[in-house]
Amino acid sequence: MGFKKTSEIILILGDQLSPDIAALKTADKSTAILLMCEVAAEATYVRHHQKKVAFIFSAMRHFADELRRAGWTVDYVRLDDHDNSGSFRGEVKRAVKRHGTTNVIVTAPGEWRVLNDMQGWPSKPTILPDDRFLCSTADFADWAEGRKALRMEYFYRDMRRKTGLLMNGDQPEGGQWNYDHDNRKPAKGEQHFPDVPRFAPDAITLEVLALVAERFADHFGDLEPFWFATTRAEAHSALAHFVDHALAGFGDFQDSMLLKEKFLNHAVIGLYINCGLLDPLAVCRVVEAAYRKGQVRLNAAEGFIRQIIGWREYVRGIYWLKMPGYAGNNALEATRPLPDFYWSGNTQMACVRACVQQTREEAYAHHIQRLMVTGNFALLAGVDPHAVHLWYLAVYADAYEWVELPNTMGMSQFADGGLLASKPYAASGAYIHRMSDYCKGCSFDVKAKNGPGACPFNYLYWDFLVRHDARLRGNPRMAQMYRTYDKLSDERKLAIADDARLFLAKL
Ligand code: FAD
Ligand code: DLZ
Ligand code: SF4
Repeated sequence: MGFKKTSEIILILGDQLSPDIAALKTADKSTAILLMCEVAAEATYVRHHQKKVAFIFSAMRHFADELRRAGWTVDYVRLDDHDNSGSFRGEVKRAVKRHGTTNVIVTAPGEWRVLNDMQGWPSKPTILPDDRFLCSTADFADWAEGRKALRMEYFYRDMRRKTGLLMNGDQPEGGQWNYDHDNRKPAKGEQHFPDVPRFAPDAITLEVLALVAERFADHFGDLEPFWFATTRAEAHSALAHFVDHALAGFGDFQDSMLLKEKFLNHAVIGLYINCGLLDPLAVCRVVEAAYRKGQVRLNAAEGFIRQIIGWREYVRGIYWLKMPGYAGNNALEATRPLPDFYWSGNTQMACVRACVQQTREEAYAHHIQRLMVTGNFALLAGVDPHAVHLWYLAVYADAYEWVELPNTMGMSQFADGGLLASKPYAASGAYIHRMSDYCKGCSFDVKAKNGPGACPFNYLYWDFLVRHDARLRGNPRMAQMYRTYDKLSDERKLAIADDARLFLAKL
């Protein structure tokens, strides 16, 4: 294909699918060549879920069309193109040769791994800051500077002030910053939950599905049925569907889990925000407007907005503040390999089985399934946090290291020693029983504390506390649990140690 004479190559990565991405803002439509490339290295550095690979390729192809319609010249390299070198580095090298310029411009990648590689490219690309976040990496570093402990809640309040979201002057709407005490109700199945909107694959997506089926059949996950939005318009329609049908119940049932309801009142838009199809601030403004119109209550709107301008921005700040060292953290010195059932779902623990099966089908699980079931089990069993991290990065359609790593290493596995979470998210079966309907279909008895039929989370929880006594006993938020353990009879303590040893030996 012939290209016009160019003065600059603008590289757009698969999670930069926004028309107002920094690298496009100053570019000249009449001369710039936009380079997009499907490369095997990005699909296989961890073996991403088949649905995730298909989603990204299809969204990239649709975005290339969107850019062409807007008058840009796009040089799009498909995975199966002859001579595709298979990596960003190789494709930029080939493009430099093809277009006769070494002037390469790119918006900073989301992942340290890619940035580090880019900085060594012979073309020495100009790397522009990614301004799709509300808090720049420099502003986060300033915020963190000199603080004894970093806590999301204080960061979040600053983000509310900065954006004006749910603010009345300098005061939070309703007089409180956080309405979580109204949230987190268990759902018992009698509530109605809307289904997620499902988008029929168009010709572009069908072609991608065939490619993924051919090239990545050995990756985890079901490729079909494929229903994700792959265009900006569809992603907006998914957001509108959430606001109209699910947002009102978002806070209430945010932490519940039901076997037959994979999505409950969750938005299922993380994958669209993270790849650039939805803008995080615009999403929050739509949610705020729904509250201002009286469509939803404050606890729902506030709870949702906090996830985006609070948690999402906060974990990204931590990631760039602490990388590359953060990925090597292992404060609890956990070394167990990841059990096979994280891939097969083949376990008698009904909760873990349900979450893995759902993950295989949908490349999606909601926050509490990730944190309190698969994450909690890995934490209690002492699984190597790096192996846990690679699993989460591979299996979820919304997973990129900048957001997945702090959630996994920090929040879920306490591998950063408490930088991100003030205490480990460890829980016994009672928590899962309270928040879900998984236990009634389980071969284990959630009420039994010890013995072969007892819920493994019950004794593994105490065993975890015992194993990490030296590190965790002094944590004021754990004091009550240690006091409870101390009061258990010697016989019970022995039974806990025996059951945990037997169970873990069989893993
Ligand atoms: P909802 O529950 O509807 O929440 C709305 C939005 O808030 C999400 O789309 C997301 O943009 C944001 N959000 C909510 N919680 C978080 C959080 N803790 N961190 C960052 N953003 C948040 N989120 C990812 O986007 N990518 C990941 O790879 C990822 N890995 C995770 C791994 C673990 C171990 C845990 C415990 C959480 C992880 N999360 C991750 C956070 C959260 O689980 C997902 O953002 C959420 O489940 C996405 O589904 P949703 O769009 O339906 O979100
Ligand atoms: C995740 C992913 C996949 C599977 N494939 C591609 C690809 O072929 N081309 C591309 O530009 N981006 C892809 N991505 C997203 C990148 O991994 C992501 O842009 C980097 O990790 C930086 O965050
Ligand atoms: Fe999970 Fe235990 Fe309940 Fe079984 S009994 S579903 S293992 S919490």
